[in-house]
Amino acid sequence: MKSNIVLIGFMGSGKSITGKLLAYRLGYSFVDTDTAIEQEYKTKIKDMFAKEGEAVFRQRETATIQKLAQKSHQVISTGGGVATKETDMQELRKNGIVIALTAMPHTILKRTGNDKRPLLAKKSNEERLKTIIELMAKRAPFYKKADLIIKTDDTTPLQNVEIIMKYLK
Ligand code: SKM
Repeated sequence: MKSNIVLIGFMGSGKSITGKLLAYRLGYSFVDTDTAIEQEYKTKIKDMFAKEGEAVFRQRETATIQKLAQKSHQVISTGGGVATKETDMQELRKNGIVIALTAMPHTILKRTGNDKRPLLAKKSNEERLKTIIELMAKRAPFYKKADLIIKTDDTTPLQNVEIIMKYLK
């Protein structure tokens, strides 16, 4: 029986808040890969992107995932790009049920208003929407490989948890 729940999806799809609530409900620990990386390397992701580049961040992300995949009874909220890395996903799937949270580009635009996400930072709304649409088109085929897909445009995080709990029964 697989014992981790792995949440994948675009930035702003609701993985962190849904994941925290789900972990509480299941009595599991909650891990956010972005936060785990920031803690391990004592650097904010936006600074890592700026100083060391995205490739270094992606290597660190893979190393973090390798470690997390060895543990059990966790809800793992993954960074928005993790689903596109086949080997990371293979590791996570060994002991994890994969659930994708999705949302339309306009919903993502509304939910990602702050500056902490380097791929969307320092852009006008129009430019951010264009980036979201382009990135989402590339990533959608990867998100579709999940065991369960939840559209979150009109759901609350608590409703997402209910949908997941029903699926796990
Ligand atoms: O993992 C972070 C980072 O900003 C990259 C990213 C992405 O590629 O969509 C999403 C964030 O969760």
